[in-house]
Amino acid sequence: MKLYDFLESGNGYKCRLLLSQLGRPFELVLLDILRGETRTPDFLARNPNGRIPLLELDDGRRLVESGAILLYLAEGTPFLPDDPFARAEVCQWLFFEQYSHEPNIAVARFWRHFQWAERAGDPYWERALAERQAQGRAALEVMETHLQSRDFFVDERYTIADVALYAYTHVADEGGFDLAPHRAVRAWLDRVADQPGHVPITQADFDA
Ligand SMILES: N[C@@H](CCC(=O)N[C@@H](CS)C(=O)NCC(=O)O)C(=O)O
Repeated sequence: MKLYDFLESGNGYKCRLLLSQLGRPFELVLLDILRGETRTPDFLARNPNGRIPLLELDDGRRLVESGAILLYLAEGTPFLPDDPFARAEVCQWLFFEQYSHEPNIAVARFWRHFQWAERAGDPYWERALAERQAQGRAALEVMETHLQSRDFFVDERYTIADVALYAYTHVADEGGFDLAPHRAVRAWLDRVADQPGHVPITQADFDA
């Protein structure tokens, strides 16, 4: 398997983390999104949406969208419950991550972490950033409330719902988010980081 990815990407990291925890060998193909390497004719032929992560199977089939990749890889493993309701709850949190969490926390992080120099001082951008941060704080509050009475998001065990939400939450400070008031979220981050096979977002070496 090949995973086309960008090391700083939380969306790519979700897939790297799960592959590592599943002990599945894969080749990491790193592209630089800051240099437009996902917008080349070659990559657009693989994913017309011009984005990583992209998982290419040994038989040539391809899958994009981090949530879909997680669902595919987790099928038949302890990372995805068999029970239909619990599976739907996992999807509920994957969809929450993509609609309420990632577009705010990941985008605020991208703007501040990678584009600060070119954007700082632009009042339109400052307002847009503040709006994303407000929405991101609301998403963190939803997580905090949920985790106050649970160790993990679904079924009292570590699933791909935790993998998906961990990816950008653990680097939320880079988007200007203060996790200090979110005690339950911080304790959950520690529990996730303690899971067997955990790898940091910066790890680039994997068994192929
Ligand atoms: N919804 C997608 C988002 C993918 C995405 O936004 N990828 C970004 C990196 S995190 C990207 O490839 N950006 C490059 C570009 O837009 O040119 C997912 O969850 O995989």
